[in-house]
Amino acid sequence: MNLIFATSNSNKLKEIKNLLPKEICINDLNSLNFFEEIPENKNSIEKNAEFKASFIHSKYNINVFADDTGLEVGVLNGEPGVYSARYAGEDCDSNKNMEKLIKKLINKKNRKARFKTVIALVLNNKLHQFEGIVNGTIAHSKKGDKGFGYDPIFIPEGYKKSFAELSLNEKNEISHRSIAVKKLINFIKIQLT
Ligand code: ITT
Repeated sequence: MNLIFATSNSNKLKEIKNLLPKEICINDLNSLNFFEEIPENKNSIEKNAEFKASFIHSKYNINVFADDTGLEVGVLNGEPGVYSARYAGEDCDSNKNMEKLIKKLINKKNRKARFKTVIALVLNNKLHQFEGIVNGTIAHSKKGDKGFGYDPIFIPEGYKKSFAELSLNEKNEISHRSIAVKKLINFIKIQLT
């Protein structure tokens, strides 16, 4: 089956490609000559994922999925959550986002957090959603240079290393995104039988 992955994040594409069986072939938005940013202004991760997939589906009428992800910190009432990409402002980068979060958690004993991914799939004009969550804690400083986004400050439960200190395969064994992708794969396999 051929699917478009509606993302402009090449790291997500790399992670997901690494998980897919050979029956599922994905292409990114470049293959459609689509180079814009899809707006992400909804108030939940679920709605953003749905909007991204539906936006591309309504433009090209093809089977497509999108991933929306947020980092939710309990003691900050779920912040940055749906605002994870622009936590430190509209023109910020991952370093500024991480610095802001580290500052907000200074002196906080409870550093529990979770990554949540929602994948929205539009297949044959119908919407389906798949969720993946990984629990962990926020480190006091950045560690590691692999991965992307908030990976250097997220320590998954049961580990001493941050996501950015794990290899792509190690992250994929436990990550929020891989949990959601595995549900997507199982669903597609059922459609193919
Ligand atoms: P899309 O084109 O797919 O929307 P994006 O980078 O805008 O890509 P999101 O809105 O889903 O992706 O991500 C929100 C923020 O969370 C953004 O700052 C990402 O860098 C970060 N993020 C997403 N997945 C992550 C992961 O697996 N590890 C660390 N940070 C992640």
